[in-house]
Amino acid sequence: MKKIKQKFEEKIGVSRTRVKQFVDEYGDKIIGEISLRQIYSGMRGMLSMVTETSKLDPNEGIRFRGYSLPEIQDVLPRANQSNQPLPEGMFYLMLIGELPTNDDVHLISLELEKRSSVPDYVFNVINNLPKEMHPMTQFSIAILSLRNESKFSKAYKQGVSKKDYWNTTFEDALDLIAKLPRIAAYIYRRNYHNEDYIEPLKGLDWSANFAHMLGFSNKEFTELIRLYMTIHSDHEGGNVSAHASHLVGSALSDAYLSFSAGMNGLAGPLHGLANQEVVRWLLDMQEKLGGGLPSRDEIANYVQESLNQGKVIPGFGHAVLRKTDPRYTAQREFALKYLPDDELFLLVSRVFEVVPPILEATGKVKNPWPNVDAHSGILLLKYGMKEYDFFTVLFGVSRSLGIMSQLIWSRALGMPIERPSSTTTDIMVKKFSN
Ligand code: HAX
Repeated sequence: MKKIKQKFEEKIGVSRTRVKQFVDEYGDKIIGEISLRQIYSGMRGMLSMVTETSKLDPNEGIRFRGYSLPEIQDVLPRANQSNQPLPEGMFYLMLIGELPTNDDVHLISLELEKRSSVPDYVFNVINNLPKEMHPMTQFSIAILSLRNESKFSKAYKQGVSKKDYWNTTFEDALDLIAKLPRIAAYIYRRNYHNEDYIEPLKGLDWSANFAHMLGFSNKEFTELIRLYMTIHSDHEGGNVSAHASHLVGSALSDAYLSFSAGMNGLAGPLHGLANQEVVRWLLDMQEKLGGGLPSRDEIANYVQESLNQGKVIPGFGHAVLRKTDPRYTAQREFALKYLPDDELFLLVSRVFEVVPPILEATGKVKNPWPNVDAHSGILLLKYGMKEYDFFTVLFGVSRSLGIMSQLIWSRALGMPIERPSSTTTDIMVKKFSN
């Protein structure tokens, strides 16, 4: 890992100088205007922060350091006999800004394995939570308790210099990424498998060990976890989980505090929890329509009914995207390869045909197309993971790769505390309606 840390350190010097010179020269350039409507509508489209790891294009979808998702699936190293990239490579790419070699990825896998043990007090904290507490709440609490291990917080207390903040943040980030699969698997086995915990194995990649600790030995499931961990890892900086982590981190809160904050945002139904809501919605629909594969007309009526009741259709729409999410397409390709005849896959495909025109006809939905969450749940169900209120935890484990790379870069570039300004409606009315 020393090699990768050194490589990162070399990048810091160059990047700090580049950013400083760039801001010195162009700092007064105007990059956009803000309308009154934007401040009342969730700051949509307001360019207001820098995130080095990835950029979301409304039509093309996410690009990680310039690489689209289909490109990523081609160029990142894979495990032996695997068709999926290793998410460790995604972490390297987001952090270093260059494609990793097989050796680089192997080094990260080894390092994560080395750091993966979780202190007993974290398991004790989880053991004291009611099992009916939502797994995302348990996950966030466990991450907060792990904060006791923070190397950054200890260094800060000892008066570490600002220019070295990145160093212990780098250590915290790797520790956190390494330990999350064990924590997530512990919550899963405790809640749904009679506390029958599975110890990690030596010599597996990060995702394979995660699949193993969850209790799944099917090779296709391991492939699915590799795909899942890769595609959910980052979505630029403005989404709720990344933004919440970034905001909290900007107060020099350590990696654990920042990431736990992000997970609380991911646990909302309009963000990551949508993956569980999609499954619930699909299974409810199937049950109410008498089981089996409903017809297009039946689905259309059901969707219309949901809309009439003032509900959103989970898995559709996006605040930035204006086309089908390439993360949806990547999962669809996986399903076409491994489970083309699965009834729930056929249902998801039919919903994909029926829902967009109905949402479009409302005249208000800006993006009627499916997002990442429309597909992920049914793939997990297929391999026997039926406890869908756990699915957002999987999303959270993956998101650590992006959010932690972002945090390390924020420290390296010395990003300041975030403090935008707000106003009141009275002030705005006075200003514009006279
Ligand atoms: N079903 C019904 N109505 C929808 C809708 C959907 N899937 N998507 C948007 N709308 C509605 C909005 O609720 C809003 O209605 P009002 O004007 O009555 O408030 C209107 O259409 C305009 O919204 P928008 O501008 O198109 O969308 P937003 O940027 O405000 O919101 C959301 C984006 C993703 C939150 C939204 O599309 C939604 O609620 N989708 C369903 C939940 C979902 O799938 N969330 C996951 C998103 C991806 C993600 O973050 N994954 O983690």
